Amino acid sequence: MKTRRDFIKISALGIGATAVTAGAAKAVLGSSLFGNEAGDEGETLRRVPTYCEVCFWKCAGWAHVTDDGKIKKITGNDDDPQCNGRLCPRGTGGVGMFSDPDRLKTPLLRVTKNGEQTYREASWEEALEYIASKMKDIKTKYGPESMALFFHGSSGNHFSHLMKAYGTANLAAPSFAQCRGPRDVGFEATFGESVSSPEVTDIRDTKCLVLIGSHIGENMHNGQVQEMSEAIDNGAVIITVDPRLSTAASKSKFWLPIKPSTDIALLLAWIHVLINDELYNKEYVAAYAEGFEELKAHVQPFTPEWAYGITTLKPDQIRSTAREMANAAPSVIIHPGRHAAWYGDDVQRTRAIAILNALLGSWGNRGGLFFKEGIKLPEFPHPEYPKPAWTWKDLLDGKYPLANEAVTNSVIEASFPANGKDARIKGWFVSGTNLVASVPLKEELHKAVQALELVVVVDTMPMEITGLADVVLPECTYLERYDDIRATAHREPTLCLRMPAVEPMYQTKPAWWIAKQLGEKLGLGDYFNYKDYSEVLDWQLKQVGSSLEELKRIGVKKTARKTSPYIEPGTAHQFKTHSGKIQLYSHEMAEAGFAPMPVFTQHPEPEEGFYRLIYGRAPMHTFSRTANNPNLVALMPENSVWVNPGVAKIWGIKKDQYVWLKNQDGAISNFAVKVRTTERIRWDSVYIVHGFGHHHKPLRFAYGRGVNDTELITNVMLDPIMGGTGMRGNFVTFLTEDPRKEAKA
Ligand code: MGD
Ligand code: SF4
Repeated sequence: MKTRRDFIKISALGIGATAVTAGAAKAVLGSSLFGNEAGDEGETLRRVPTYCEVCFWKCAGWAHVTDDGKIKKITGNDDDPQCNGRLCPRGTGGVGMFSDPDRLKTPLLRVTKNGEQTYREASWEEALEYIASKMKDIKTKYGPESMALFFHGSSGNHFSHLMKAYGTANLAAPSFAQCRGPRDVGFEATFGESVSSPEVTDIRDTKCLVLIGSHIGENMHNGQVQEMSEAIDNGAVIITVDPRLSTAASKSKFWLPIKPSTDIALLLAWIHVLINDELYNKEYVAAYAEGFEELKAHVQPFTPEWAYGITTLKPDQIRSTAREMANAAPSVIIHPGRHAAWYGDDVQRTRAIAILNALLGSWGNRGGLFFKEGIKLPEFPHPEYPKPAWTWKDLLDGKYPLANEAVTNSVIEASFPANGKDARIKGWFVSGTNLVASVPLKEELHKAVQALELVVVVDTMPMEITGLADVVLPECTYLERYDDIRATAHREPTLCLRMPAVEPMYQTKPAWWIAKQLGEKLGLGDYFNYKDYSEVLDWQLKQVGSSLEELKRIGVKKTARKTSPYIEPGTAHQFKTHSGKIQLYSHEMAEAGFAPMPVFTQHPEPEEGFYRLIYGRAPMHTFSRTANNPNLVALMPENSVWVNPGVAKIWGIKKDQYVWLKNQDGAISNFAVKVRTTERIRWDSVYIVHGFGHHHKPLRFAYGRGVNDTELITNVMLDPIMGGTGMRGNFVTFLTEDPRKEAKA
C-alpha cells in the first residue's frame, strides 16, 4: 500500500542543481568592513567577523573575502577566549559548507505527478504562503500547541521565536535526549546547575584531568583541546577510562581499558576509596555538601575488589588513580563528558561523576570547575508570547519527571495515533537537525511522518530529513547571514558577531528572514518589528554599551568579570540547589521515585560472535552535518570499523577489507565499511565514528561512504529520569559477503 508521504530523493528531478549555477557569491554591499589585507595571490581581502557553525563550540573568526565575493579562508579571532585565534580543522574547512555544490538552492514543494510523489521548485512566496495557510489551519483545528519545532544550531533561535509567538512551547532539540541531557540533569541534581556549553571546566589550570568516555582531541572542541595540551605541558596527570586507546588515552599517565557499560561500578569504587581512605576534601564537603553520611553508608559494599569483577580493572589501578585525584585536589576535574546518552542509567552515571567532583572540592576552585559569567543581552521589544494551553511536559504522561527540556522522542511519539488516542502533534518545523541520523527511533519517525498534516524542513543541504518534508526551505550558510550575538557565559564575558561575509548564493535566505516572512503571513508581524536583523543586533548591543559598528570592526568584545570564578576563601558560597548545599544524597531524585545515590545496573552482554557497538567522533567531522563538506571529506572520506586483531583472526578478516555489519535484531548496514585492525580496541567491542553511511544520493561526496551507526541502533534504553535514549546496548557481527547481492542482481 502506498504510504501517505514517500521519501523523495531530491535528485530525482535534478531540482535546484540546474536552477541556478554555482559561482562566486556577491560581496556584501554597503557593509562596513575593516582590516583589509593582501591574499596569497596579491588580491585585497576584507575581513568579516563570524563565528563558526561547524560545531557548537562557536569559535569566533574572520572570513577573508575578495572584492568579487570569494571567501578565501576563515581564521580564528585572537580576542576570542573560546579559540584563542586558532580554528580546528573543521572550522578552517567550514568554507566548504558555503561552496558545497550540492547545497539546497530553491524552495521545494511536494507534489504528486503521474501518481508519484516528487518535488517541484517553488518561489519563496508560494512556499511560505503554503506553510502559513497550513499552520493557520492547524491552529484553528487543534490549537497552536499542535505544532512542534525540532531544532539544533543558531537558526533554531529564530524559529523558536516564531513558534512561541504562534503559541507553542513544543520546541525540542536532539542535544537534550540524544546528547547532554543526562549529564545536565545529573549535575543539576547535585550542584543545582549544569556545566553548560562550553563547559566550565578549568582544564588550563588543572593538575589532574579524568576523562571517562570523553575523547577530547577526537571530539574536537577547540578551546578545550588547547587547554588540555597546555595542562599536559604543565605536568597535569591525565587519567582516561575508555575501552579504546583513544588519542587522549595515548597521552595519559593512566589508561583504564574498562569493560564497556560498567563505568558506574568504577565510579562507585572511586567514591568508596576516597571516603574509606579519608582522601576526600573534608573541609569542602563539610562547608558545602550535605548527605555525606548517607553516601558513606551507601558505598561501603563497592570496594575496588567488587568493581574488578565487573569492570575488569585491577583493584590497584582503581586505588592508585583515586589517590592521583586526591593528590591534585581541588585542582582536579572528573570531566562531565558531553554525549552522555549511553545505557539508559545515564543520569545515575553523571550523578556519580558530579559527586566525585564534589568530594574532591573541584567546583569553585582553580583547576576544577569555575563559576561562569556572561553579558545578558536584553530581548528586542516584542509583545508577550501567548501562554500555551499545554506543553511538551503534558506529552510525558508522568514519565521522565526530571526532564527540563523537551524530549525529542516523546514529541515524535505524540505525532502519530497510538493506543486508541489521536496524535496531539499535527505539524513539524525542522531546522538544522537531520532527525533521521540523530534520533534512533526509525519506526516512530516513520509513523509520525505518515500521520502529520505538515512537515517543513529548513536546511542548507539535501540531507535525509529533507526527503520527508512537504516543503523544503533552503537556508543560506552561516557565512551568508546575520544570526544572534554569541553571548555565552564562560571564563570571561564576551560578545561576538556573525554577519554575512557575502550575499546568500542561489535563492537561499537566512533563518531570521524566513521566520519574519512567515510571522507576517501568520498575522504575527508585531513580533518582527524590524526590516533587517542588523537593527535587532544594533539595538541589543547599544543596551550594553556597544554597537553593531563596533562589533563589525572587532568581531569579539571581551569585558572584565564582576564576580570571582572561584570561591573566595572564607566566604559562605551557596550552590544553586534548594538548600544551597551540594546534594550528595538527592532528595529531589528520591521524591521523584529514583535512587537518591548512584546505583550500578548490570547491562546485557553480547551473544557469542557479536561485539558491542561503540561510536564516537573524529576531529574532521561533526555528526552528519559535515559528511558532504568537500574540504572535510578530503580529510576523512569515510569511517572504518575498529576491530581487535584477535577478533579479526577468528573471522579471517584482514585490514582494509570491507565488511557489512549486522546487529542483534537483524538490522544490516546499508553499505560496507573498511576494517581497521588495531590493538587499541578491546576484544569485546567494535568502534565507528558517527555521521557516515548516507543513503541520499544528492549528497554526492557522502553517499555510500562508510556505515551509519544509527541504523544499527535498534535497541534503545530510555533513561526513566529524563528520557535520554541510551544507544550503546547494541551488538554487531560481521558479514563478509554483500547481503543484498541477490537483490541487486
Ligand atoms: P546532524 O546529523 O549533524 O546533527 O544531531 P543533529 O543536530 O541532527 O544534522 C545537522 C543538520 O543541520 C544537517 O541536516 C545539516 O545539513 C543541517 N545544517 C547545517 N548547518 C545548517 C544551517 O546553518 N541551517 C540549517 N537550517 N541547517 C543546517 C546531533 C545529535 O545527534 C547530537 S547533539 C548528539 S551528541 C547525538 N550523537 C549521536 C551519535 O553519536 N550516534 C548516534 N547514533 N546518534 C547520535 N545522535 C545525536
Ligand atoms: Fe568550529 Fe572547530 Fe570551533 Fe567547532 S571547535 S566551532 S568546528 S572551529
